[in-house]
Amino acid sequence: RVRVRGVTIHRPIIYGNTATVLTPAERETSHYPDHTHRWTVAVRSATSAPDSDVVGGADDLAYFIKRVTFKLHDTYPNPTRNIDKPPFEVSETGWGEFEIQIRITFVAESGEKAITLYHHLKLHPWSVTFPLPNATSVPAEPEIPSPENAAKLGPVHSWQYDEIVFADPFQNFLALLTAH
Ligand code: SLL
Repeated sequence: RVRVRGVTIHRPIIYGNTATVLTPAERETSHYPDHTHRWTVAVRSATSAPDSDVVGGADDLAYFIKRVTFKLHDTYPNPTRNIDKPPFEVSETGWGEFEIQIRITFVAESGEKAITLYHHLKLHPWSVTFPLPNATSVPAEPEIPSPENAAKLGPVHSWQYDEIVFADPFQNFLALLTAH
């Protein structure tokens, strides 16, 4: 196999999470009454199709990503979640924020080593920077809003842009990447 020296090729991604507060009805019917949020952590493409406004397509990573492993907090059953096809995401409910290890494994023909990213699962909105319109005072310290106020603020989004960089790729892998 031949490496193409001097070539680097980038693939833009976003990774992170969304979270919403469980409704009182959802909490009542849950097997886990202490869970307060539903969340999804994901790795998505940051390349939008030319004819689309949608960024974060789920399907357009599988041609070079074989597996994404999300390592959750040990309080979760089977905390190591292997996702072998798009969408590369895990949805769960829970009560706490924690760091998620995201390991991306590339297709075998790439000859590339897996990479590891870290994402702090974010459940709580920043109530300091987004005070409610009818708040009587802005808290001096970052505070976790009450579930009622958090629900009013809507879903929390915490995403990061990054680029996967392949340097001196194998010729066949470069061909695969540029064909997409
Ligand atoms: C904290 N250091 O104390 C963090 C840990 C863990 C969150 C947060 C458990 C869900 C389950 C869950 O939400 N763990 O029991 O399945 O805030």
